[in-house]
Amino acid sequence: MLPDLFADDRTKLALDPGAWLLGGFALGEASALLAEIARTAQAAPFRHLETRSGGTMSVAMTNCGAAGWVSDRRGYRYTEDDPLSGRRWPAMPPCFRDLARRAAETAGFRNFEPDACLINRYAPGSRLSLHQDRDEARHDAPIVSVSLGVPARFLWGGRERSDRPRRHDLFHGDVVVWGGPARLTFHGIDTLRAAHHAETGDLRFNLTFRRARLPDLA
Ligand SMILES: O=C(O)CCC(=O)C(=O)O
Ligand SMILES: [Mn+2]
Repeated sequence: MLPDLFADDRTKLALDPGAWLLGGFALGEASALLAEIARTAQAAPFRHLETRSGGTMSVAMTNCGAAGWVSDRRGYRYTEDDPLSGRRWPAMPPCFRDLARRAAETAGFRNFEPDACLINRYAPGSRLSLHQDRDEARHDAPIVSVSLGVPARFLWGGRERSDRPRRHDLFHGDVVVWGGPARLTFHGIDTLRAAHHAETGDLRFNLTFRRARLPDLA
């Protein structure tokens, strides 16, 4: 029997119904994305958010877009203003929105209109434990998640926290899109291992695009 030549094709790998790993999808624009991350962080610096239980997240975060995701002793939510400065979050760069829309479309989700981009920065030892993205007003839009810099191990679970996660390595320029039946899948990032990337040193960045608020009823 012939081997299945496409079994491990990372250019469009189905993780589950409604969930795709688009290997290298953002590679050609990765440098431009990193430059926009640096610009965003000048206006809204990376910070380690507090959790509801009083801990500190190991991943440093900032946001751009009309809404930004924050966590503190009151819990998780989206805000229009950066709590550090009291000013609006920096605008979402057009190249961010454009990439998110193309990736969503490639995964079968048309007309994705992200209004929030959470920017995560992982140093060696940082991790993001299994969670669902569920602080958005509705869950009918997909999540688009872009990996930049050193590789990470993505944990892709199920609908229950207790579902045993599968592991997928994510590299510079990879994009994961999940929506529809996969929208509330538990996921996370394993403890980041020390590594070097020519453009980010020992860091990994992640852009997570979401539709956080209700679409305008115009
Ligand atoms: O860093 C990643 O690849 C995942 C980030 C994530 O799941 C989140 O920010 O909600
Ligand atoms: Mn998430």
